[in-house]
Amino acid sequence: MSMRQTRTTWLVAATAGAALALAGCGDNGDDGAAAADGDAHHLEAGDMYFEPDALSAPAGEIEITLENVGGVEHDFVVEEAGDELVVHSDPGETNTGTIELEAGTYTFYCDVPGHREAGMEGTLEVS
Ligand SMILES: [Cu+2]
Repeated sequence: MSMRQTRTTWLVAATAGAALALAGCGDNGDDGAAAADGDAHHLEAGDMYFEPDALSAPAGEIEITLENVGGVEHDFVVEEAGDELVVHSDPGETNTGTIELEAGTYTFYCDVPGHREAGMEGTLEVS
């Protein structure tokens, strides 16, 4: 019975510690907070291209922002990740998505019919 009580006390103390740690982070300001979480990339999608069409990122969570400057919808899909759709943008939209990747060489493309064939593909090097 006393063991259970000890464990509960410990959990409460740990939770309070975590809250303090988070508060401490906030006091340091926002600079670098986004970068620490992973790598962020901004791509322009036009009719029919990606700019840039070659990306590199450290392994982990990779953030892709897709700015659609074209006249039709475009997607950012990673072939080796089971054709996972990372982000979709309609014309004039800028949307952001994330994908978790291990080290390797990946191919990304737009899966709107005909777009990949028209040139909407590129490579993503994850190290
Ligand atoms: Cu497209």
